[in-house]
Amino acid sequence: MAKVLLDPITRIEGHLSIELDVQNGKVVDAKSRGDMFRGFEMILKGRNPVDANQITQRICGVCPISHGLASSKCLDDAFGIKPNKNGRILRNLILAANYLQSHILHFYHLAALDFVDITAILQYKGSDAGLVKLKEWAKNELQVKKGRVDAISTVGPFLPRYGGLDGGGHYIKDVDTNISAIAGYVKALDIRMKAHKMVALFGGRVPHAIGLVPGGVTQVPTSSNIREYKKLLKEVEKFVNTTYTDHIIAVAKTFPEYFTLGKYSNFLSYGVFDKDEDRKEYMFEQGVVYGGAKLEKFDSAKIREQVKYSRYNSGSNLHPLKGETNPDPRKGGAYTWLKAPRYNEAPMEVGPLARVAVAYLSGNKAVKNELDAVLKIFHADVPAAFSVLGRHASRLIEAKLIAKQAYGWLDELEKGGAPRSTYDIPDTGEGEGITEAPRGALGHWIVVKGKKIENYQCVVPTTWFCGPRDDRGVKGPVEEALMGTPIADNNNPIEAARVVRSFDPCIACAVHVVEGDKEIGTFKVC
Ligand code: NFE
Ligand code: MG
Repeated sequence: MAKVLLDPITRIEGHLSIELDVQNGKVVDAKSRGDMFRGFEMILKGRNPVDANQITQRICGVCPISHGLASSKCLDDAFGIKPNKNGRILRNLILAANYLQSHILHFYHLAALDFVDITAILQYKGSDAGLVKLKEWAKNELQVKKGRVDAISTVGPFLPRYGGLDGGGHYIKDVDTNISAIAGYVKALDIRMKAHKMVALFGGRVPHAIGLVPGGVTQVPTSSNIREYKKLLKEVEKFVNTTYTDHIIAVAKTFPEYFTLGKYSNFLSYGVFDKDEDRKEYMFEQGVVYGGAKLEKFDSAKIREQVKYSRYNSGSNLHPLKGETNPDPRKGGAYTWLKAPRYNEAPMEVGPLARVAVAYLSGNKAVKNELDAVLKIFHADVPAAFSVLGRHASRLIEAKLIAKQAYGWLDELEKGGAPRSTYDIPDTGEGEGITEAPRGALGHWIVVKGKKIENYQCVVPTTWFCGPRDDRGVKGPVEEALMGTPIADNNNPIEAARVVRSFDPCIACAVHVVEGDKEIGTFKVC
């Protein structure tokens, strides 16, 4: 049996390592280790509750909008208020733009390079400025000798890579497809900037929006900011419906075996894009799916965080309202800084695939049409979607539907109307703010005492899917999804990397303690 380490796993947010046991070319055991400590919950204690809105956005630069929203909803609940209609819709529009940005980021800038051959840029003959620049980069880094590519130097971000410079047969072979996807990579940078501008129009700025507050947002919708949002939306939507769609299909056609890899079938969604001010109906439904088929109603009282294998000496199996954050870096048997969240004792995948699965089984027609259309191309059935390729396709499906729906929200805004309801901070209270970040179910919980934060707990998407074994020894979703993954070459475990990246992990949630005995790298400072 061989130990295979993916450490650090690159092209994700933050610091994750994956430890595999490989036997006869297959993964027989897996451990997911979050190597850094967050600790935001400790920073929040004793502060003004409204500070949570800004402080929790600093958990991450990719999904600050979701943290701002979860915290706003948490404070709405603790203060006993609801957003007004403009506030609800503006929150949806800000979140929609962040989802579009995040899903495009994940595919092009994080995951696609597991499939696309970047060295194909050397064959580019066109005049697109971005690609010409990239070709220059490649020429300076690579040298082609009789059909073989050699490195002159291997500076990031594209090299080194699994399979070495000739790719080891791991990447798309068709030059035109590769060039088109590389062009998509460059174009996606511009499209993401436009999506960021859409957030800033109503949220004030990016990444850490200042406009998200209890009761709604601070920006009044006007003809001018609505028109500007719509103009940018059209450009982003066009990219999603053409370029992004083409490249997801190209990857799935070249690597159809990934419909059978990275399988998981327990799904949880808190529901997102509120259709009313009472948290009752969502564009993507709330629900829980067991075994890929059994849909149940969600009840937040069934959430627990377990810590037997996590570096905390807190009480285990606590509901987040009673949650504790007591770091214990040297705890015996623990192998990660992530806790193990469980719903009704079960591990749950969260994220785009979970939302699509819950929506599909809830009878959401738009989601059903989109997923059925993708599956038809590949003559695949619904369980095939519970896979690596299903996760990539689910992000595309969401991006398409969100872009389409955003026009409707713009039309529903009351121009010049108040964008929020007002609030008073109560002396005591408890609140729950649950929403869906691009990467999945996100919850914030607060206890207010003497108008100050007595306790604040966040349970984030990556904790759900990258968390460790629970108190009963049951693996977390990423660990389980890795089981049985074929590894053709233990020195190039690209198959496992593709499985892990399909979840889109983000461990970057506030770094305070780094393990001192671990060498991260050697750097020469000139
Ligand atoms: Ni830091 Fe995040 C999202 C949240 S993931 S990216 O999406 O919340 O754990
Ligand atoms: Mg937490």
